[in-house]
Amino acid sequence: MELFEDLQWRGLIKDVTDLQALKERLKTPVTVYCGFDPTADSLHIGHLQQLFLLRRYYLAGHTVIALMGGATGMIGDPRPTSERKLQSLETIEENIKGIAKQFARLLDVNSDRVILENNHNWLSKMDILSFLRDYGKWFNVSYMIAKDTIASRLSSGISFTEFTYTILQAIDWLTLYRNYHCEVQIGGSDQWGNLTSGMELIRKLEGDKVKVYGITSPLIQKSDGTKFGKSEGGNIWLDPKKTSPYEFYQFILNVADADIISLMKRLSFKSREEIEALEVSLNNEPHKREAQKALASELTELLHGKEGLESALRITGALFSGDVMALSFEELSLALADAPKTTVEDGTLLIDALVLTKAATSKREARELIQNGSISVNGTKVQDLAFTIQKQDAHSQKLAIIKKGRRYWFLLNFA
Ligand code: 629
Repeated sequence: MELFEDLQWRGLIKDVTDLQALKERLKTPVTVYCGFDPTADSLHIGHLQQLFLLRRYYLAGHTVIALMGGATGMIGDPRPTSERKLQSLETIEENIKGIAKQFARLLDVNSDRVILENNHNWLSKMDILSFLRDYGKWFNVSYMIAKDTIASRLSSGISFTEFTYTILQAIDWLTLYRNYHCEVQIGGSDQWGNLTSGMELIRKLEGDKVKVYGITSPLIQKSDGTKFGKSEGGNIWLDPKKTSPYEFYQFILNVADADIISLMKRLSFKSREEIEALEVSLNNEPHKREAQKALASELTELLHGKEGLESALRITGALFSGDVMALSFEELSLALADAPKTTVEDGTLLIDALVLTKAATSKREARELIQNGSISVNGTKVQDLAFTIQKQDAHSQKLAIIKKGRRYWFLLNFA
């Protein structure tokens, strides 16, 4: 299947400045770019779709530019809601380092068809009078304030700094057009205004015969209307120190049946046939969660390598079988990061420990739970009412692990 049809089938195309012409243009190699502002020291799952889009263009034989917004990150693309706080230069430096590592992991940076750029290289060299005379003159304020991103801020207020952002992004595209003959810019649907600013500037300065294309993809949405990419703990980051491979794996594994196929189309590199087969499995045997497992494995491995995926599967498996003693202390801490932790004395009666951890509301309930076989300690079922919690039997002699029923976990520290 041709790239454009494939992108359409995957739901990766929202708006195109000239759809028919772009479809034609993509039949021969072209240069495509997408920009990322260093607003945090890691990209998050919301950025993955664009990074993977760059990868798709690359795999189809095109040249791609991942642009670091070293300068635009100092200004801030206006959010629809409120003004951003300026970040310190040191923070931006740190953020760039983190994100550059992720570009290197997900794009084939050794290829001559993958270009890494940073708009600080040109925007920091521009003086204010050139900015106003060479570029500002081409932007009509009446027209700018009609664009969605700025219009939505007019009543709440927008600084002149953020107001100029779209001009900077337009200068970027012009620069990339001149230096790399970059004819295509991609972005999420929130970038439409910036894409059209650039296209218009290029047309004005390079002449009507020059043709460039802006193309947006829909932001990922969940069927229940809540925001994609947030877990209870916040964003799902690509940096394993911020979101462990296990947590990342679980996040995808828990995607609702109603959302998993559309998510897979957008984020997986599996073929249409493979995805359709998983859709059949989802419809016929949803309890198997084959689609969720397939996407979780694919993405975890892409982001965190074989070891990352193995660790995620080991933790998932141990929690399922109850064999938590087989995990390393680090894995255990990740696996049970959300389990309540209580400090007890060495030798505490299990019955008392169940009450202390609030696994049981009374000693009577604790006794019942033990007797009916609902309780295990350190991976072994316990039905002895006289059982005591021993530090020497705990994981790494530090953490005793209580499991109630199939799903509830409690950790015990020793005083
Ligand atoms: C200079 C900066 C450019 C071109 C783009 C940019 C960044 C752009 C932006 N993008 C978002 C970001 O940086 O703010 N002005 O976090 C983000 N993007 C990926 C997708 C997006 C977008 O990196 O385009 O839509 C998220 O899905 O919000 O010359």
